Amino acid sequence: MLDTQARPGALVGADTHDGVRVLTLTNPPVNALSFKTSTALLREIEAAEADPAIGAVVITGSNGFFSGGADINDFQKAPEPGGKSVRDVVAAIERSPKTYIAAIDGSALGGGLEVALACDYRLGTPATKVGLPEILLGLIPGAGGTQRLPRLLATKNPMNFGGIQMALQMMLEGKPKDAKPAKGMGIIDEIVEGDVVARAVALGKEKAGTKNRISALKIKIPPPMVALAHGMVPPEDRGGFAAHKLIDAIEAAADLDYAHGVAREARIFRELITSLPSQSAVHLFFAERELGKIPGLATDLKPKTIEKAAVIGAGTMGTGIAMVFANAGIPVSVIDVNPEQAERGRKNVADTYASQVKKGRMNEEKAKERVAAVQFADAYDAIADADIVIEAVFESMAIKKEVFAALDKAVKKDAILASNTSTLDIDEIASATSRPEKVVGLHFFAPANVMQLLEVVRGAKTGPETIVTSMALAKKLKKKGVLSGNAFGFIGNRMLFDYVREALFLLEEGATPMQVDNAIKGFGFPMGPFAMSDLSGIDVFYKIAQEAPKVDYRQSEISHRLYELGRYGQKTGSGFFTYEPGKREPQRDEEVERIVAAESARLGITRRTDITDEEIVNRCMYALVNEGAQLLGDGIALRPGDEDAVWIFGYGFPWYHGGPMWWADTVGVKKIYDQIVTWRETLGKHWVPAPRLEEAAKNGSFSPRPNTGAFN
Ligand code: T1G
Repeated sequence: MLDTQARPGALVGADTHDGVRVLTLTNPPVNALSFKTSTALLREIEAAEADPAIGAVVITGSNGFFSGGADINDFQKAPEPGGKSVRDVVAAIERSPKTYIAAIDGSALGGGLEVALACDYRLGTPATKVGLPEILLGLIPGAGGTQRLPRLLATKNPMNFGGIQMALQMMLEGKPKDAKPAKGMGIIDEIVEGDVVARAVALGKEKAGTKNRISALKIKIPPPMVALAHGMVPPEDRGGFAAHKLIDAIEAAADLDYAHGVAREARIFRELITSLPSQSAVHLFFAERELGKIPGLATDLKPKTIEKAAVIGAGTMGTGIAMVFANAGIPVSVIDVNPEQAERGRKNVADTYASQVKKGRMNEEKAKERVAAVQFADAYDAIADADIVIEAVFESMAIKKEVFAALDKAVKKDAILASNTSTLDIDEIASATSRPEKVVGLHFFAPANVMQLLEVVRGAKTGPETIVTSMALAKKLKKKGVLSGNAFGFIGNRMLFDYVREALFLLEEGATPMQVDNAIKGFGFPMGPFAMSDLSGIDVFYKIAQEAPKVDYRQSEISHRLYELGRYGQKTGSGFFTYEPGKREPQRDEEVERIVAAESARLGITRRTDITDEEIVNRCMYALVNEGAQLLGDGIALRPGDEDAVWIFGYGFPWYHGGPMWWADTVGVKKIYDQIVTWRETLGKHWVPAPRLEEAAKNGSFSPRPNTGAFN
């Protein structure tokens, strides 16, 4: 192995081997190209340029990582005097007469891949991953990636403009490519099994003095392909802002020479980095990475290993959860005393994987493996050695306590007992066992094998090891684990109740279900509160409402009227909307509008005709934000960013608004607070401004606001 160690504390190591300078990025954990690292790298490049004995330069990364790209923290810092960026590094390599080789071990993402694309040759290893994920930050590649990747791929894959397609897809999806496909596409020239740096040095000696600039390549992009691409991404005001701009930048790779192309790219990049969607995406990037950081828990507390799992209940949620474990490679047993239900569960698992194969998302062999990983049984002794058991039975406290008491006797003492309850009291469930420290809520969202969110609910006696193990398990299951305190409805549903409360009051006052849902969809949600109620089941909401803590203000009874009429939603063909058999598209139902009008009359409410979409959105979203503030004040949610993650990964809140709490900051917390104080007078005592909202109104925001001045 060629020695490329950097001096302690140095961000870039520099060694020379036979006239080849090896520059090693050393900025753990992901060798991000911060201003400091870019400045240090540029200094080393300039030194190599000035050294006549150096014929070639190898750039590589330490710790099995090439680079995670520009340092996203820099997006939030004020400019440094004379600070250099990855764009300056790329420009220096571009104008250099010397040969540059990227030795890519591990990931080269964003600015990291752009540095590699500026090089003349790129060598990888079996662990190489290359990608331009800037779109996931509401950005475009800003250091030449939009100009070089299309040129390279179009030249390497000319058939039917296949290369252009690849470039569009790679940058519009933001997903990385593994070594083999990257080699196949021509992004990397070689996969080195041994020491990639040594191979790069040898290639450097061989190629010294030669250039292989991608920027010099000329390509064509047929206009219909550009139009098609624009047609395939969401509208600019629905999360597609960066995507359309990206297509414009890629188009420049064909229309303009490299210098003018990167100028257009830089202009677009500047526009995007100060845009709200990008600031929201950067907020979410860091909010997601904060989720696992639980204040007060010893950082050296190790999670228990989960090698075997069990799920109680073979219903839709139970089998969905079982498939989540199977997908993570953890064998799981599903227990259901009802043989018909167990059979339905078995069929659901087999059908789900069969459709994955049909859709080409999984091969037969993998599907067989997954189905085999989900075993069914009808007695608890089959799961005595499980490391974790998740109860997913009917939402009744009495039944859950019965199940937990039985599990407590049947399953090994150090196993974790978790409940998938979506609202009920974890402490009361735990009181049915002799191991409350091992009892936790693991609230999956339907469909469990699709939705990313997992609320980890900490009870009063839930032990730190149980929390650490549950949060680590969430990551292993590829879920966004969010810690919640034990309050009715936890974080997500608790906030949902206030949102739906306001939506129902709007119906009483004169709005229609379709009007409310369209306004909320106009804001960016995939569906409105009433189509969502029909999907989850009006009967489910009705039963939850029976268990909910009593409040000191009137609640709407419109859902009760529908429940009394057996209108449970999609499952009965009608709820707030009506549904054609086998169809999920909500249809307006005048019968419901009559029921609602009758409720208004019963309550003596004169129905308004001037309710606007803006009022609907503000009342529903301000209710969400206010309850979010309440939960922060009560310590049920740890951070506003956690609540944003809950709503984005569990309830379809539009990412480009950053989540309810971040959105509140962009609207202005003071404005929201003042409005709620007014509504308390005009709309009713159910509007109680949360103390934490009042506090944030004084401080200006829930979260510290970014300054995106630096990276322009
Ligand atoms: N900048 C700053 N910090 C970063 C970072 C980055 N680019 N990437 C990761 N981190 C931190 C992260 O916050 C966490 O910190 C730790 O590293 C481990 O990350 C001009 C402008 C690389 C695949 O979008 O996708 O280049 O929480 O927990 O699961 O075109 O991180 O431990 O304190 O995610 O192994 C483009 C973003 C930037 C890649 C590793 N690059 N990163 O995943 O660990 S924009 C990206 C990731 C750009 C140019 C533009 C992932 C990862 P902490 P982690 P992981």
